[in-house]
Amino acid sequence: MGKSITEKIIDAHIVKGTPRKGEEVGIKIDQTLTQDATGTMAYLQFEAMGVKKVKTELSVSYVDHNTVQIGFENADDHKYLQSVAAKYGIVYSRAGNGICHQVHLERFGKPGKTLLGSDSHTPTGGGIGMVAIGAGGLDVAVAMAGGPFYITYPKIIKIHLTGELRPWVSAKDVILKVLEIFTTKGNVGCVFEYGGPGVKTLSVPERATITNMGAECGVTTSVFPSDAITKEFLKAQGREEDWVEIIADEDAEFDKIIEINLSELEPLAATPHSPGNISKVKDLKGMPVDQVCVGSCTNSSYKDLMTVAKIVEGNVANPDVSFVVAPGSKQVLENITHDKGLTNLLSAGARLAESACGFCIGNSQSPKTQAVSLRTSNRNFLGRSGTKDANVYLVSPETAAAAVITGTFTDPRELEKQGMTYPKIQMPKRFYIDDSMFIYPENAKKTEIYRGPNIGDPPQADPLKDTIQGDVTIKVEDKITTDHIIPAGSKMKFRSNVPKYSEFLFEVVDPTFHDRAKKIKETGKDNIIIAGLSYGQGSSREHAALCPMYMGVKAVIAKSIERIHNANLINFGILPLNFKDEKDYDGIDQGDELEIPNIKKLLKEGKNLIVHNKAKGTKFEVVYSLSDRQKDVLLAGGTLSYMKHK
Ligand code: MIC
Ligand code: SF4
Repeated sequence: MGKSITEKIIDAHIVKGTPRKGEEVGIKIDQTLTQDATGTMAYLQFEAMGVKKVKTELSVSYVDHNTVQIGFENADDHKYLQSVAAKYGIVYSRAGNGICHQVHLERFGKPGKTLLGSDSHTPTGGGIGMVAIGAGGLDVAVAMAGGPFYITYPKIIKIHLTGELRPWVSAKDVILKVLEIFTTKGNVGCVFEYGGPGVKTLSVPERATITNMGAECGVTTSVFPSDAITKEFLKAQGREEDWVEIIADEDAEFDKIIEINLSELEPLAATPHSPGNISKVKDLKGMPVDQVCVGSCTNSSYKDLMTVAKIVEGNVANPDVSFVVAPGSKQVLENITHDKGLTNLLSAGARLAESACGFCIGNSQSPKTQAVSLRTSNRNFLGRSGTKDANVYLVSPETAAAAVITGTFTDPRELEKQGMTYPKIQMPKRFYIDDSMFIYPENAKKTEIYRGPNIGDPPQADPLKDTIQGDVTIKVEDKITTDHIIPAGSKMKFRSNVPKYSEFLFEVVDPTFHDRAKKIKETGKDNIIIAGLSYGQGSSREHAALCPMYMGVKAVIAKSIERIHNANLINFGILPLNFKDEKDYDGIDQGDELEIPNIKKLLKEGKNLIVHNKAKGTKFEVVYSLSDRQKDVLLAGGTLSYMKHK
């Protein structure tokens, strides 16, 4: 039987287990990436492993998230990261060089390789034919130390593309369509593999927009073939030698096949507060818009920015619209400067932001109260923009540009009726390339590891208890994201200071969580979280597990938990459990006292655990899906302790 692209790459990297769907396999990781907001903790953990040099083919440490630098904390973290990179053989991408995913695609991504990144949008690399997966920082640290990365051998869903995008419709509309079909939940353990004749109509950056935002569906990754278009992109990056062809075999089998006819798509938007709430742009027509932000790792490529630049050319942003542009990388900025796109943008009133995450993570450009903000980014979770009552809509660069001109939600196809022709941007045959903002380990100045006062040791988890006994500290609904669990934005500067950062746990949902958890912990009881479907959607931030662990959370009982968060809970010694019968969720209240006895024996025997609700005098069963390795990790008190004792 033939193989899919996903199977070809994964099977070539398996070092533990057998390729059987639904079973855990360990794969070798060729490349890793980290960003500063997750990287500091990842490298602290890597240091704790006592390895002399990274064992990957390539590891890159990017600084792109915390570049606002109000206070000393971020700058201290950057210096720490630079000194670690020099010592351990890691390429350091300095602040200003761009967003990790965009830069990695441009300069390092290689078809057929595996990439593990401590950021959930690492699957951007799937646009160039890699198996690129997002994970918690600790998993990336293990990979840098030469350990395998464990995944459930995935179900592979083929997304068969036919036709060709019509003018004013773009890659963002493709992934918004995919989100409409698959939603943000229920896709754990799957990979989206793109194929069909429509693939050849999409450039690598367009493919990367699509694989980037597959993260919002919760899939393990998304991947495109590596074909002549990929070769052309690599050639334009001066890296033709990195190209290999990877296509699915004719007789490859898939778990599911769906077809999307690109010719039938129209401009779409994700409405507040989930990337899965999809509407047609034409149905939102006329809504006044306060802010338009173009950028983020989803849509900040040369093509995206040149498209916006051409559309707004000769116009000035509507007086009611604040227009922000953040190029994805220094390379993008230099190329749009060279091709006059930057002049158009600035003439149109664009507020040029740094080539960094910026507005996307809410650490700058928070919109006004109750604003309507149109963004080309990938997440519009409640409060993520930094303004809790703002309404963020996720749209294509074309739809964003149309709103800049009109000041209202406008289907960009309307511009054609006003006499504008669609600017079809050609990709440069050769990008202007400047790698001067990378510090390669061979050229790096070796110094002592720099540790500012904000950097503390990573806290350690306790070994698994036989009886978890404590209170339901919080009961939350479906689709609680990691942004709900632990906010980023202005609080992100405390990433290296777990006690301080923990004060903001569940801030947007219930700001009293921290004090309650502290009290419960001080009385010697455990904290327990009860959650609905798809708990822990979104980011890879391990602080969403690490901070609860620090506050004494011992178990999460949910209707379902998303992949990266589930792995992070295990890494930090928190037991992830699922209701056997989802109706039992209704019988629990916040504050109820729960007891889960006999855990070690039942885990060993693979039997369901019983939860006693002492407040209600009831009992219910919970299930878990843990490999033997994961049980051992929990018993040891998390991955760091497990590695030490192995
Ligand atoms: C995000 O987009 O939410 C982030 C910030 O990039 C996170 C990583 C983090 O929290 O540092 C992600 O996507 O993994
Ligand atoms: Fe940065 Fe936003 Fe991309 Fe996260 S989603 S990596 S914050 S640009």
